[in-house]
Amino acid sequence: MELLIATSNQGKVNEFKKLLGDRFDRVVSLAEIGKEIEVEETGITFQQNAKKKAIEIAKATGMLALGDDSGLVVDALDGAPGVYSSRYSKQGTDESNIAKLLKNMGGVPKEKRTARFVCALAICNPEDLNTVMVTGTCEGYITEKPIGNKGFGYDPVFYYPNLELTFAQMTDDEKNNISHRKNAAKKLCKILDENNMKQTSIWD
Ligand code: ITT
Repeated sequence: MELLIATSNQGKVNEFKKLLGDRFDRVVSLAEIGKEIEVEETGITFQQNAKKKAIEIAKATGMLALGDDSGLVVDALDGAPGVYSSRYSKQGTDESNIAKLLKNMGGVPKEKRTARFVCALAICNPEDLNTVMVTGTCEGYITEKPIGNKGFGYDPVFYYPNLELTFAQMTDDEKNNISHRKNAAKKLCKILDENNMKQTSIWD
């Protein structure tokens, strides 16, 4: 069975190929099938956006499609930046998003700097447009300043206590082993393995 990944972000395509490659005969990206389809993220939850992406891309291509949405949820900021993670600051660059986050976290003590990365995944069956949904998270803390230069997005300010490193200090393998995307992909594979994907009853 072939799976189409509904994102134009090549970094995420590579990650998903690693995470789901064993489960499918072939994992392809929109770019690899020569399609450029933009799906607007209009949902107010990660799950709504992931489902919308999967359904629209499955409809447009007739292929089994994986939609995803992810972001950073900070407790002291009532869940912000959340689904607006990539457009948190006016400029929307990684640097300006981080600067805004650290400014808004000014004066918040360490024990109250708890946060998590969230990743929602949806797989849509093109035959009936039913979807399977999962959510994965990764818990950590927001640092006082950026540390490390690997990764992308909010990685330099996300501290993962178990490894005593920020995401931006980790190797790709270290991050991919514990990330929100990994945890979501693991759940998805478990559901797909427990239920034969050809049985339509698993699609809700
Ligand atoms: P597509 O919508 O095309 O898939 P995107 O980069 O906008 O690509 P998301 O909407 O899933 O992807 O990501 C939202 C933002 O959340 C992203 O721009 C980062 O700022 C942040 N983010 C998500 N996962 C992250 C990670 O592993 N490390 C750091 N930041 C992350």
